[in-house]
Amino acid sequence: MKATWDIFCSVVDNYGDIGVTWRLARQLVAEHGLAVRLWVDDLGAFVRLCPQADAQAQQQTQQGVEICLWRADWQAVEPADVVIEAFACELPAAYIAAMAARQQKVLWLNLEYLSAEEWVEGCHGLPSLQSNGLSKFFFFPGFTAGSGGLLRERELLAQRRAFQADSVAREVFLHSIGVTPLPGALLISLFAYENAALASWLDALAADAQLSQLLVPEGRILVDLQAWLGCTDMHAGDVQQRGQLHIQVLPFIQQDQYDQLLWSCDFNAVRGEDSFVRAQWAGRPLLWHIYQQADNAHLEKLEAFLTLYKEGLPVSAQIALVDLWRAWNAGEAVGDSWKQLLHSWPEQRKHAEHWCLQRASQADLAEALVLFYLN
Ligand code: TRH
Repeated sequence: MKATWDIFCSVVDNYGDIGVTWRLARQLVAEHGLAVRLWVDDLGAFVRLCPQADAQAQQQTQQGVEICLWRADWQAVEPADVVIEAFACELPAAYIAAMAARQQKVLWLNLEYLSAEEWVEGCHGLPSLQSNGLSKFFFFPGFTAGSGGLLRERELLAQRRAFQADSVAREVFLHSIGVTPLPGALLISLFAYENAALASWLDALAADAQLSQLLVPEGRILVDLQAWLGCTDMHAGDVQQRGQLHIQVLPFIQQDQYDQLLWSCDFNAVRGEDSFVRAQWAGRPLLWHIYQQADNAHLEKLEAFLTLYKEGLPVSAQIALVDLWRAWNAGEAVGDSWKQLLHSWPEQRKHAEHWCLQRASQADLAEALVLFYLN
């Protein structure tokens, strides 16, 4: 009999919580043949990532995953063999009681946020004894061998490489989302939270000798984009040009298409957790807008990642990268550091691919979870 897995996702904000759990659920089904239920408390957010889903259905199957609405008035169900609470969401009390009462032991995991901080390795996989006698294990995704790894589908890099080697596939994809690549332009995607640094980057791109084509999926950064452009009410498909900068707003696309967008671009500005990891698998230089936390806890995470990522880059390229990422996340001017980054472009590009291959030599997160269960 197939092992059963329950994944619980409470959508806090944006798309990262559901983005990660939906990706994980699909992979556990497709690559490990498991029976997976994904409990989501906000089907509206799920439908943005999976438009063919029904936002009203209490229960439905999508890509082999049983999607269940996690209602406030919880209805009793038999717990699964493995239970994952994503990002410390709180399981229904009745479900926890049923886990404790279950004859066959349940593996209870808290899937934590992604961080490159050193302490992660020490805490990964540790149990915490609960008052009802059950143990809950902390599972930390991460970038190093001592962590739980990163979400990466088995064929992802092969698919990415084939796509990047095929200029027709790239062109067909870009056309499918309404984009005509401009000859000779640096193609850039921009997915970010509101950011006061944006104007300085757009200034630099517009003034550059090199033509840039900026693709902006609809979302929170549009406010700053519109302010810089001096226009309002921009929507998917809208195009503007300022100097050497061509800007196009894109619709919010499906996760698989978003991957292809990242693979198509020369440079990707990403945010949160999931798009950040996907940009690394694209093997292209990137800029991360980290999710802000209370007491600036996110800045330590940013520095921890930079410490790992910059290793192996020539010193001047390291400085350009670190300056750009710090300024972007502080909402400060990025024009100079962007220019510096362009000076080290060949190194940045080579390094992005190298980093991707290094991370891909570790077990992926889904595989690590399955091994943890089997062991
Ligand atoms: O949306 P995010 O900012 O999400 C999160 C949440 O805010 C969460 O609470 C927080 O803890 C976390 O960030 C750190 O960023 P993220 O994680 O990149 O999620 C975006 C998802 O949306 C990702 O799965 C990619 C997907 N996506 C599409 O499917 N289509 C698109 O067009 C775009 C731009 C993104």
